[in-house]
Amino acid sequence: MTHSSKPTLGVGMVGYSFMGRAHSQAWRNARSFFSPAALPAMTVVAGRDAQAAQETADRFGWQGVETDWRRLLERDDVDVIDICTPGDTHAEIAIAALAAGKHVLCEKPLANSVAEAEEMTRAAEAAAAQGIRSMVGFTYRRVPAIALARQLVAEGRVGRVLHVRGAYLQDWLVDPSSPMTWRMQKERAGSGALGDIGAHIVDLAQHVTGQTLTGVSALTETFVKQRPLAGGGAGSGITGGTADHSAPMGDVTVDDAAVFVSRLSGGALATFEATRYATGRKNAIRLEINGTEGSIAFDFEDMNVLQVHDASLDPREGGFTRVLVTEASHPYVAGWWPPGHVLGYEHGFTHQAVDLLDAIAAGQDPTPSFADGLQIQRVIAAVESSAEHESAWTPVEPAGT
Ligand code: SOE
Repeated sequence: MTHSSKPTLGVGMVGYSFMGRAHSQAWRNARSFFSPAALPAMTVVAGRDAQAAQETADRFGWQGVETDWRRLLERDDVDVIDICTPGDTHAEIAIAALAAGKHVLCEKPLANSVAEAEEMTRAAEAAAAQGIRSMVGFTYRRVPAIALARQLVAEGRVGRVLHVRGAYLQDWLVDPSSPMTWRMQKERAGSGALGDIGAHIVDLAQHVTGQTLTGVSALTETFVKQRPLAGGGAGSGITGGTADHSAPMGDVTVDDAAVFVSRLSGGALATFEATRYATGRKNAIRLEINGTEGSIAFDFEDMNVLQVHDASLDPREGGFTRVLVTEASHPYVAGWWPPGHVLGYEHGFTHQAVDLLDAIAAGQDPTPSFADGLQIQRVIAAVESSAEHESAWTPVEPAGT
């Protein structure tokens, strides 16, 4: 099919900070490197700061700018709303966009509470009946090595899954004088490390194993309980600002770190650790799965590699094989470079955009769905509740609204 015979979908992106930039390059690259069944048009970027929005438009090639996201819903040239804003705005924008007949891509975590996520899921299910699609942005699923891991587990290559070990380790908050940002405020971010990065490893564990968490026992901690209220700025909320030490201090109202154990629906035992205080670890995402027939291990700091162990091999050839996931036969890789020409953080966002465009064109519901986002929101809530009750075992409410 030539490009010209394909439908074009106008994208209206809300937010232009870290995620806005990641999504901008994805929309730009989706049609250049892949052949999605519908082509994205970078129609308009919306943000309250007109100058910042215009700068994003100029840099990435958005055709226009709006300073109120509601305007996007009135425009006939916008078919997809891409939500790249902090969690406290997700529900309002997504529900309004779906009601206006726009497809929605919403950054993770889906919402700031289970109640909001339930409302969003109901709106998504009603819209799906009218052919309107929605997806939540758990982007790391679309790292080729992770997609390969899921294939191998589904093919039975590790046998019955016994253990899952997930960790997401960052260190950007370790300086106690780092200023307050929206990421440390419950009313804006919903939770701290738990929802921001813990949600990713829960999604990866469930996605790769095809099993869900049935319950949790958790500990959370806020290591630095107050921070200077000035200097953090807006934007990505990942502190880089300089604290104004004469500024008043404000309470940090989210967790800095969360650890929890769980049992998966297939019987496996799982452990998870999410922290912004693992000094020296910048964006280390680790997932290891041990099964009766073998194991797989992934480390985002070496993201083009999947470590695979086949327990049936002669022990003389045992250990883990380092599979370089850059072959055209590996998931998503064929769109990019020849073997060995590795991919990076941003490529997963392009894969996400392509999969969404294909699903919309095919009239199918993309994954992860809002219902999947809701289920992870319930895991987050169970972790918080368990931590509040001396790590009591807390069942995760089953899927469904
Ligand atoms: C900040 O912790 C953050 O940007 C997350 O919000 C993203 O989801 C993750 O991809 C990188 O870290």
